[in-house]
Formats: sequence, structure tokens, C-alpha cells
Amino acid sequence: MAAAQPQPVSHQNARIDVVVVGAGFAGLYLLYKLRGLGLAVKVFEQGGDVGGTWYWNRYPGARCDVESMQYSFSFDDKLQQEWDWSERYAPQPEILRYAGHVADRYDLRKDIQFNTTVKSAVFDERANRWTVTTSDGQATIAQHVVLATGCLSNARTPEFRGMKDFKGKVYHTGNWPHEPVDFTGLRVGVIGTGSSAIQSIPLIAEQASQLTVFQRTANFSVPARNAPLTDDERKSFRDNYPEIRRQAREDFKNGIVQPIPDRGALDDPEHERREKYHARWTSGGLTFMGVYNNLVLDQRSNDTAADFIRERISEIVSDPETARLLQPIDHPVGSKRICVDTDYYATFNRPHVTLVDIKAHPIEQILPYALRTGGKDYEVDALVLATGFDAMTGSVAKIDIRGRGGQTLNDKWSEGPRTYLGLMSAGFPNLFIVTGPGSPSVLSNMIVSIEQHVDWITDCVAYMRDRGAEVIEATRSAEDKWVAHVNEVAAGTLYPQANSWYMGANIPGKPQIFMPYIGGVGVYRQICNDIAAKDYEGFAMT
Ligand code: FAD
Ligand code: N01
Repeated sequence: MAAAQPQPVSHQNARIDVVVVGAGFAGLYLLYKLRGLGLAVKVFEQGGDVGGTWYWNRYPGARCDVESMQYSFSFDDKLQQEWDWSERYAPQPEILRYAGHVADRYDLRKDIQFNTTVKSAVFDERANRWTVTTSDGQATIAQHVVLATGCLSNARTPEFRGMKDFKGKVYHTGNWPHEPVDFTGLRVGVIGTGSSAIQSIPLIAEQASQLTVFQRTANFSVPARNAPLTDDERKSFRDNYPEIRRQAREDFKNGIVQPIPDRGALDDPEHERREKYHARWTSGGLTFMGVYNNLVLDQRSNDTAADFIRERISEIVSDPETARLLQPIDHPVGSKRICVDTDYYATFNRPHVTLVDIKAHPIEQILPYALRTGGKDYEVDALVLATGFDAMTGSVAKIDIRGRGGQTLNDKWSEGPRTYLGLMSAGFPNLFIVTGPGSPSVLSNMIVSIEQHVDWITDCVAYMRDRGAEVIEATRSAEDKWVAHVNEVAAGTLYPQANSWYMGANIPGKPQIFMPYIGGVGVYRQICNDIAAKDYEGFAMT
């Protein structure tokens, strides 16, 4: 069957080698690297500027939870030596400024078309070219397409009965207005208690006259202990960057350099274990999960960490019933991404902050100025939806992608995403994905994973050019083996026990498959490098 052809209004771009979709960190680095090969690259970005995640998520308190000295590009030593991060975890405006600085520094904007959504990409098997159509009605023909569309870029608004009747303002954390939002004097309702909610709730509580938090599932959160970075701290990173970056790429499963003892939680007597948990709780941040090397592998070990956090919650929160509700009981700690907060639990001690359990009593209806649950109406003037994303596949699925024989990627992935290495999907030649399902991606410091994928893709394109190859495609057998491996590794951990967005469980009807690869960034990098060294084993190149 011939591939379906799009109906473009007009053609543009006489010769484009690579179309990149998205101008977050992945898109920016892709443009920089591919341009370095002398290729003609066109980036389409639906937002009005670069930055991706940091362009869209402008809610109060938004900041990274991987320390900024590590959550930053490593590809240019001058860049990492010159950029000054102000805090241990930079706030969103600063990360956005950094993305803008990267774009300006390497003169990237001239090849990025903003406010333009990629609608479809159709592969023409005779010409071996993709036709990419965009929201401005244009079609662009390119040899390669790279989806740098982001894993957490498709904000999800659940359907609540009566939502359209609500008379107040509604905000989604993942698509926050550019102008400041002032909640002073307002009764605010927040739906959700994931990372976005946990970062924003303490700040919304500063302004709101009444804050009601609607919680379906309690989450584990550890204190960030954010603080300004001192010159000495910055210098210590900068002086040691070559080794720190090497370790992040090779030695640490999640691409974050941190002390990880070579022992499991049950190898220590209880009092030592508690001391260690206390030490990490006091130093703050995601590294809490690195106290022991088996917390996501062994249930009993995990229980010790979960119990420790639950104890801290009951210590911080004065009202016993609120403390009980805030204690997660239905998933192992770390099987959903652990949250990192500043004063989250203590916020519930404020007299104007209320926690409502919508697991026991799901939201029944939204009324013009209230939210009804458990037969009771909670009055609100504004609603904040901190309800997350259609993660990992959501933004890809919104593009009508047609590969060989006109098959759509959505059809192929109808029972869950299938990729080889998270980088390509069989039947979709010359279409690459950055941090796609089947790669370490969201389980890692994403900039480490983005740089690794972009380097691999760029090397692959250069290899093809050097050999005069036109087409690269994952083989079905290599893909099948990889998917089986990804599932097998996941099954040996506690991750699949949680109803997480890693599993697609937050989207009604989405197939439930653990999407990222848990093998770790170092192991994964080695696998990718070995495959490239074996002339791209598992890929067909013609
Ligand atoms: P994105 O930044 O999501 O960029 C993708 C871009 O593609 C978006 O701008 C989007 O508009 C565009 N796009 C999508 N579809 C289309 C289309 N069809 N047409 C045109 N454009 C399109 N990761 C960490 O490692 N550490 C952290 O501390 C951390 N903090 C985070 C905090 C928040 C609030 C969120 C939501 C995520 C966080 N992440 C973190 C994950 C974060 O998404 C990545 O670190 C990283 O920013 C992803 O970059 P990206 O370029 O791959 O994707
Ligand atoms: O989204 P989430 P997020 N009715 O999916 C609830 C990164 N990030 O934006 O758990 C009622 O985690 C849902 O409840 P439940 C990070 O990787 C990082 O907060 O499904 N409630 C949950 O409580 C993170 O993991 C930072 O029962 C509904 C919440 O909404 C990822 O982005 C900051 C509902 C969604 O939580 C996503 O985080 C922010 C419904 N119909 C984000 N639907 C950092 O700190 C959903 N919920 C760096």
C-alpha cells in the first residue's frame, strides 16, 4: 500500500536535511550538533520561545530537583565554566534564562520557527523522505525527523463533571500564564499532589485566603534544603567538572553524582540505618533514595525508607488525621518519582489550609464557585490543576506519524510503545526520538540522557553520510528483543507496583507498560556505543 500523502498548502525550505520537533534542551542541543555536521536543520516549536519544560511550567515554586550544577549542559566547557547558577536548585525563570542564553550563545534561534506545531510527518517510501506538515499550513521535506517533543510536555486536564460551569480562573501547572498570577484574598483549590503541586502549594498558601488541596494519592516528599550557591561550591564543581560529568554519564544509574554506599538497607542495624536516613533527610534532595543500593529492588528494604518518611510526616504535621492522609501507603517509596519540597508538609499546619481526601470521596462535580466531593461543597474562586501529563508518549501521539505502508505510529503503539533503544521504532525509517520510551529518560538526570541521545543520533547521521547511506531503520527482531529486555529489567524492581505515569496509569485507557529503561544510564550508554561500534547492529541501513 502506498504511503498516504499529506495535503500541504505550500512547500517551503528548498533543502532540509533534518527536521527537529521541539526547542527544549533536546531540540537546542540537536540543532547545535547537527549544524556542526554542516546539515540544514529546521526546528519547529509550538511555544513562543525556547526552553520547553521551563517555558511552559511557570507555576509558583517551579524549580529543578536535580542540582543545577549537574542539571546543565556539559558539551561546552566554556559554557559550564561561565554560567553562574544562583541556587542549589535554580528556579524556573533562571533555567529559562539559561535556555535562552544557550540559544543566543550558539545563534540557534535563526533556525527555529516558533509558534508552530508539527501536525503530521509522513514517510514517502519512493523518495525516502519525510514530509512534515505544520500548523501554518506549510510542508517541509526532510531526510530525517527527530522528535525532541519532551516526555512531560503534554499537560493533562482530566474531565470533571461541570468543569465548564466553573466561573473562576482555572490554571494548569504545566501551562501556566506568562503574566504573574495573584491569588491574594482568593479561595484556591489545588487538585493533585504530585511534584508540581508539592512545589506550588506552600507558595499559593502564602497568598490565598483559603487553600483546599484535593488529594487522591499521597506522595513521598523529602526536603530540598535549597540554598544560594556559594562561590566555593561553584568553584568546586567547576574545578572538577571533567570527572563529575564522566561519573554522571558512566557510574551512576540515574546520571546524578552522589554518594551511594555499596550496601542494602538491611545490611545495617536499625539505629545506623536511621542515622543514615536522618543524614540524607537533613542534607536534602533526591539523593535520599541513594542511602542504600537496593531501595527500589527489595520491598523490606524499601519499607524502612518509607516508614522513615511517614514518621517525619507525622512529626511535622500537627493534626493527626491530616498527617495520616498525607502518609503514602499504597506504593513503595521511589516507585513514583519522589518529590522534593520546601515546607510542603508544614503548610498543612496553617489554619487556612485544608486537605481533602478524594480517594475516599472522588470529585463529584465542579460547580460555578465550588468543588463537590463526599456530598460536601468546597468553595473556591480559582482552581489549580496540578494533574500532570500524558507522559513519554503524549506529545508524540498528537502528531500524525505515518511510516512504511502508511502505518501510523499510534496504531503501532496501541498496546504500548515499542522501540529499539528508545531511539527508533521499526517501520519508521530515519525517525529518531530523544529520551523516548525504552531509554533511561525520565529515570535520570534528563540533561545527561539528552546529551547522550543527541550525540548518538548525530554520530549515526554522520556515519550514514560518510557511507552514502540514505535510510536507517530499527529491525523488528532487534526491537522485540529490546522491548523484552526493558520489561524484564523493570519486572525485577518495585517500580511496576505503583500506578504511576511511568506506567501510563494516570491516563484512563492508556496501556499500562513500564515505559523507561531501568538498566541505568551507564549500562545503557555502553549498549548504545557497542551497537554503534558494530556498524549499528539491529538497524538496517541502506
Ligand atoms: P521539553 O523541555 O518538554 O521540550 C519539548 C518541546 O517540544 C516543548 O517546548 C514543546 O512545546 C515542543 N513540542 C512538543 N510537541 C510539539 C509539536 N507537535 N510541534 C512543535 N513543538 C512541539 N528533569 C530533570 O532531569 N531534573 C529536573 O529537575 C527536572 N525538573 C522538572 C520540573 C518540571 C516542572 C517538569 C515538568 C519536568 C522536569 N524535568 C526534570 C523533566 C524535563 O522535562 C527535562 O529535564 C527536560 O527539560 C526535557 O527537555 P526536552 O527538550 O526533552 O523536552
Ligand atoms: O504530575 P503527577 P506533576 N482526579 O502526575 C492527580 C516532573 N516534575 O506535574 O496520583 C484527582 O506526578 C494525581 O493523583 P494520582 C517529575 O518528573 C518535577 O506533579 O493519579 N486527582 C497526582 O496527585 C514529576 O513526576 C518537578 O492519584 C488527579 C497529580 O494529579 C512529573 O514532572 C516538579 C486526577 C498529578 O501528579 C509530573 O509531576 C514538577 C483526577 N482525575 C514536575 N488526575 C521537580 O520538582 C490526576 N490527579 C523537579
